[in-house]
Amino acid sequence: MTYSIESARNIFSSTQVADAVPATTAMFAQLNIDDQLAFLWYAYAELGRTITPAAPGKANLQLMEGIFNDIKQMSHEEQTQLMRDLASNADTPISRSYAYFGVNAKLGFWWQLGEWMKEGIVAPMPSGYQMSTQVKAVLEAVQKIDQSQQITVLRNTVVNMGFDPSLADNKQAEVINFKFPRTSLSPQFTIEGVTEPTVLKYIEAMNADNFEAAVALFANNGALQPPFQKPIVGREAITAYLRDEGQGLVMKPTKGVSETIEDGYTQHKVTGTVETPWFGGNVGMNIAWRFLLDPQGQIYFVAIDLLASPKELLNLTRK
Ligand code: EQ3
Repeated sequence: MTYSIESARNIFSSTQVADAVPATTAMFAQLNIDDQLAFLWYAYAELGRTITPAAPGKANLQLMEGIFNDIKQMSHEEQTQLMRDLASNADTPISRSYAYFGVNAKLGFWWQLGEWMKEGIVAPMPSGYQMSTQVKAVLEAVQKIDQSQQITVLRNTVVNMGFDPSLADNKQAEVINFKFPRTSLSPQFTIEGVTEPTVLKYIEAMNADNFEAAVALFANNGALQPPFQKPIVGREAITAYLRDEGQGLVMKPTKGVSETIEDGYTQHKVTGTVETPWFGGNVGMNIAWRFLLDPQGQIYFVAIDLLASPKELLNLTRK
């Protein structure tokens, strides 16, 4: 049997992913714009406390200095409108610039606005704001899921804001990407049950932000499927994706299983935790990597899944 990306997506198909994340994100999308902004404020009030203070980084935020200066000059009404425009994907100059921020730059942008809202530099939540029943319902749904799923919902909402770049005619070439200096050496790890060099090299390269080395492990037409997304196909696209989203992640795989399947292909499932530089050791996300390697030992496909529960870390069933 020869594999297609589509069929590879089904390896280790009993893996239970955190379905609550897309479900809650969809609930959020149903809220009206002011309710969306209010929801984020309340959700962030809880979660923001666990943000690693060094995460946004002065050097990173300087990349957005121009926009920040403009925002500081605005009246509170204008600032509120700017936040509404971003959340409603309106076509404005700032919404267009935002669309070209990398994921971490988007998070850093809102982190700064949130800090300034607390200080009164940016328009705070209106005093006397009454939470609507809809906002309460989404907040309750979010409170029921674990922290790693909560931060993923929060991240998804921020990523989807701004003007849709695919609609823009004058695409800017440069995306603003954050870099997170690594404070400690790459964590040492052993994966109980997996000794496949390609898998070990992948984790090592990612833990050193060495995306070129990680991508060199892929077959030319190989694919990487991030949590809740479609596969990203080809080395060039995977490199661009990892430069944006893979920075500063700390991967701690612990267990796994390897199996030779047909025609010299091998499949490997590895489970463990991943920490984002935003929350450091405060939030360990329960992750599975499902690898399919071709007969040359190159990565033909890898899916990264956010697991439904810690119990899933032990699920190494082959089907
Ligand atoms: C100001 C405020 C509060 C109110 C206003 O009304 C609106 C907004 C938006 C506000 C601000 C909100 C803020 C500041 C939200 C911040 C949220 C943050 C920092 C969330 C960060 C989440 C990070 C996550 C979930 C990262 C996950 C990464 C994973 C799972 C990576 C996995 C990967 C692995 C393991 C690989 O092997 C390959 C690559 C890949 C990246 C897929």
